[in-house]
Amino acid sequence: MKNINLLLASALLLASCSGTTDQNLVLNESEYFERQGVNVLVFSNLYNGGFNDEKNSGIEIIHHGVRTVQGGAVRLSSTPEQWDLVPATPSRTVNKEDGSIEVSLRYEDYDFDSRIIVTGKGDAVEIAVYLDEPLPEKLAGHAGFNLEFLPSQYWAKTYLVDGRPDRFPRYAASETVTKPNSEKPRQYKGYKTYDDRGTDRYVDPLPLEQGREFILAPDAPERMITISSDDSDIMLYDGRMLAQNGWFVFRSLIPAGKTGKVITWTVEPNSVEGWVREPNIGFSQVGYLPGQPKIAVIELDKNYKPERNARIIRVNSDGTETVAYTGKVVNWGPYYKYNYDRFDFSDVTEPGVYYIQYGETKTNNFIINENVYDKITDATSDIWIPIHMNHMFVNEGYRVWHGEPFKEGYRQAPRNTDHFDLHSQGPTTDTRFKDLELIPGLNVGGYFDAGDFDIETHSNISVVQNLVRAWELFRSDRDQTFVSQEQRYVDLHRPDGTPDILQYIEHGVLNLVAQAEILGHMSQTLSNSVLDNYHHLGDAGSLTDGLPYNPALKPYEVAKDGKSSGTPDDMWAFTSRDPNRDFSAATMFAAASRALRGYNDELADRALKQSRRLLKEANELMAAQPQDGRRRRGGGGNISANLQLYIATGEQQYLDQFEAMLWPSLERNVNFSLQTALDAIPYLGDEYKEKLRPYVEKFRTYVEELEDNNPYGVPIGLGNWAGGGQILSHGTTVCYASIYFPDIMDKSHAYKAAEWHFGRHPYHNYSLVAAVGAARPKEVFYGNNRADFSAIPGNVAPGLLFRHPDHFENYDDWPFFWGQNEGTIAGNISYLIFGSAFKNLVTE
Ligand SMILES: [Ca+2]
Ligand SMILES: [Ca+2]
Ligand SMILES: [Ca+2]
Repeated sequence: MKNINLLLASALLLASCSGTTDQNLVLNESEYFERQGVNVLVFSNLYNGGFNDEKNSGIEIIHHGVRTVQGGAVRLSSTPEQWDLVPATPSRTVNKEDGSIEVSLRYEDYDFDSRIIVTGKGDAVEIAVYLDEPLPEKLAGHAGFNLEFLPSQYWAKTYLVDGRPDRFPRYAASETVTKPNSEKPRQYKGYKTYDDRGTDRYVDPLPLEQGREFILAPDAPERMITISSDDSDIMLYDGRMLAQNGWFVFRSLIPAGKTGKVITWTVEPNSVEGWVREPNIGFSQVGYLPGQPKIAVIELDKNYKPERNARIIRVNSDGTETVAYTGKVVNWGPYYKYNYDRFDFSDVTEPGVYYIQYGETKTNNFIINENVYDKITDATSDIWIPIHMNHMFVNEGYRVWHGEPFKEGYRQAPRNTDHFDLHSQGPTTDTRFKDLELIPGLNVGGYFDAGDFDIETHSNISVVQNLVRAWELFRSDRDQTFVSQEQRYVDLHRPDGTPDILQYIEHGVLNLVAQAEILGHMSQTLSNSVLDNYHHLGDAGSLTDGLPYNPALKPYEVAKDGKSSGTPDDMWAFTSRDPNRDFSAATMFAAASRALRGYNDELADRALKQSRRLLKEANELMAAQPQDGRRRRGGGGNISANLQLYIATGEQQYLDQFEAMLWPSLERNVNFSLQTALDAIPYLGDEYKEKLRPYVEKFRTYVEELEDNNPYGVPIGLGNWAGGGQILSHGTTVCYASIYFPDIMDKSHAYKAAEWHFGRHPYHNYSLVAAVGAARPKEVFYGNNRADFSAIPGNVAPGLLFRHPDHFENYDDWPFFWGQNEGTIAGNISYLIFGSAFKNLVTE
């Protein structure tokens, strides 16, 4: 991409001549409407159905750099929730000639089709809804055109409705009514997001206001937008009345019995004259070692004229400031919609406090010192991990994070069940339990998955495997956490004489071994049975009532002996057997038994016993499967499994299988299995290590080529879940390669993954890791305390989410986007591994 710098320079010249004076919203090459400070996207991002309404689709507005509006579509309720039906998009047509985009929408459940045509009209867009057939009768009073506005960017700002002033509420406190459930449009797969407490009625919010013209945020020009209609009343709703992640919704109902153009809106987003986005100076919020490379990456609006130089300012001990360094800025070139500069200040090596100045933009301060990386994993290991221990009471100082969850245990998920968190129970239970039968003994150990409270077995397996890896390679005997399985009690910041990592391994194994022993094999997940407690926010101990469900009782009734209830809130075990999962569990149990030996011998024995049994049975099951390629599904996982089994047993057959699979896999794609290959070095000796050398060289070429792929030099993912995890595993492989082959992989490459996470990335420059000594960590995450706009320290966000066609974002005032803000147990343990390897490499 670098070779197009010249092109960009001339494009910039053109832009400054022909200028930003063109105030019309024009349909651009990337197929969205654009003027400086305003992008109107029309279904550049579709509803994909994965998790239904992800607040990422439909008509969207990126307003002065922030995506503040989305969800422009025909919807079936006034304040759509995540599991309300979303429309399919059978077609999207861009008409260059008349500057319009037409999208057809379909609700299969109601055989309901509509079309939306968005047309650029001067500095506004016209949004028109067309029907070729009248609205289905059942949807009258429900279907409408909606457009959703981000609460955190609008609350406390003013609006005018037909000239009457009012203010967007900071918190949801308006009015609702209830209506019979029979009147509510169907939710996804018939699930219900709400617990109606036996009333058979649902809650319907009332509008805050209604009129023909809304002027939003006249007090904040960057957020000011006017919405008007000549043919329809426009209503304003507060989606937070039903769900904390709801948005402010403007909507007009589709009239019954009509066809043709049924709703017409004019939407005019204000463009601040001469607005140019402020440079985003990406650097490490954690700071720098004196001797490490220091390169800031500066993200620039395409209308920002790049600076020639940048400066490093030193904050002196007496509070004065001096220029420590002035250096040239090098233009990297364009990457998606922005232009990038790089500023190398590696020459600044003296320990101290500094900041960067680029043009008028100053960063917050950072530290250069030998100790900057010492604590990067402490919040994750001391705070985030223990808070995610399931089936325990977790205390910190004066604060209780959660009570003991799921005291009533888990029930067998009924056969043929689909699940809202993308799980399913197949046509058999594959256990000795009947549908909905209580399975005693599973409510022990294990980790909450993420911002939700289920045990994802596969993730928990990888957690234990990685914790064993960290224990064996880095021998951290850090002890800051009190863990008592007997008391089912965890106390943060209270050492108890046992290394925390051993207690964390033990906690994971306790649940996984219970699964193997009680179910006979590994479950898919232990998860919620009803949607209305799946989206639980708050104390995990109150997610269920702690009493086993008793169908003989009336709903919500508690038995006279206090030992059961009529509330069907118990969690379920999804138990369809997958020999691949059993295989991973077998290798993990082998590794865990090694780590636990001498600390908890009884559990080490149980783990080893299950390892041997599951391995034998998984092999038999896989051999019995038809040879249609399914046996190979384990793929890279099996290479690693064979290595783990060789380490655990010393048996030659596993080593032979490992090598037989490893070398062809490295030939096919060095990135895919190099980490596993490097993991084997301590066990396989020098000859093996030498044989790996050419592959590490090949990997280095890939690492170097990343410098040309994007200005950050890391593998950036463009999927629907931001790619931080991929960058962490890439960084871990770079660290290992550099530890074992320092002559091939220079350790300077290892800093890039760390810097990405600590602030050198697009959109903003906050650390994606919560509270690790960073000067400016992200403040909000999609954790289980997200309703409080808070974070659990040590969490690692997936990071920069790509929105088609050219926008990266990470909200730090709105936690409710899982794809950018949700740390997971498996992901955060990967961070622990990365951080340990990285510290080991760079601070020796
Ligand atoms: Ca989950
Ligand atoms: Ca401890
Ligand atoms: Ca219960």
